[in-house]
Amino acid sequence: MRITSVRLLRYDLPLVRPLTVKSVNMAIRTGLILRLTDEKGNIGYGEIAPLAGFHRETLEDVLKQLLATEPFLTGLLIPDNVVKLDGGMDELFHSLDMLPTVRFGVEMAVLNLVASSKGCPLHELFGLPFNRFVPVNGLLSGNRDEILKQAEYLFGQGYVSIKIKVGRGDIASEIELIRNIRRIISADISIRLDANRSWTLDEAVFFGEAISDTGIDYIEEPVDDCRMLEAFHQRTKISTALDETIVVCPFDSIVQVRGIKAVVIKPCFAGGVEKTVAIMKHAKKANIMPVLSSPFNSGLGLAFIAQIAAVFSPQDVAVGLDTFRWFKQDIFDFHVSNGFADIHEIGKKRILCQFLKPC
Ligand code: OSB
Ligand code: MG
Repeated sequence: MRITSVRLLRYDLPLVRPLTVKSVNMAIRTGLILRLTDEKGNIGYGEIAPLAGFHRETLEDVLKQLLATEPFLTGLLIPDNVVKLDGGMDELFHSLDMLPTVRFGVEMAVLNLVASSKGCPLHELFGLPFNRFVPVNGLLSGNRDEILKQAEYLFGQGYVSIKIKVGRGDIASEIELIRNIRRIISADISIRLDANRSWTLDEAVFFGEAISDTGIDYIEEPVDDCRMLEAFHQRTKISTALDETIVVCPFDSIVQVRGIKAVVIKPCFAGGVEKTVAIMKHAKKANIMPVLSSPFNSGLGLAFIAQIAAVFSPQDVAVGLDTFRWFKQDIFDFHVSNGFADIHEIGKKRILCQFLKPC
């Protein structure tokens, strides 16, 4: 199969409520869509959507790189082995030295194009078993009352796991909030917290000790210095998870740190699908739970990651794809029913082109 044409599109999707990432505020989520066509007219879409405040690259950076990559992609023969995700993608693309979001979008478009040329949904492309229902980690946000209301709602819906951002305000109020949430939802629902590296070791320990009896699954990035993760675990016995530090810490050193229960992997941050699958395999071998997630991708990106999760993620691990709730409008109708993404449903849906503009 050969790529015969390459097009770049853009979306500007209004959000239900403003999103703040590291003090960057946005009311609209903007991203690029790469549309690849093969000689038979099959189409594969990929998403390139750096998030301001989170990714190092900007929209201008990725647009520039994509325009420079177009001539390389046009006419490119896609070897069959790319679907193995064990080095074929790297062989094809390593010379281009793409930014993480670009590499993810290109790999996503290529995989979707190969699936479309074989006439199968993406999750059947790998010739591996898949889970039809992928558990999703419900994401709570807003003020105290909104969070408590959402906790009750998501619990009622059947979510098996929920996540709350902490380290954003007054520690005492956050402690009270977490203790209240545990009172609302039953003990078998996993509660995950994410401090996004906002605490010193002492602050993290103070928080951790105060909530240690609430049965927290893990805290993502509790401390501002990842060398303190082990000390945090030793003093609180609470498990930790790595997210933004996985790209700076080599995996071999992560494995040595006691208390790390999970690694959160955002494919557009880790540097592509193949890289993501490699990290997941590494993690499983080291008995660390791989948790797929996305930094506010559109429904198209979320659906794609859900399909990847259906094949490569452990069946009982909830993935961080609940962000679709922020979108007032979306280019793909991704949603969660009873706490799960239904892969069969995703396979039947198509992209909604009315929200895409030429770029
Ligand atoms: O730190 O996990 C994060 C979204 C954008 C930027 C950073 C993060 C996130 C999320 C995504 O939390 C949702 C999730 O992982 O459940
Ligand atoms: Mg995180």
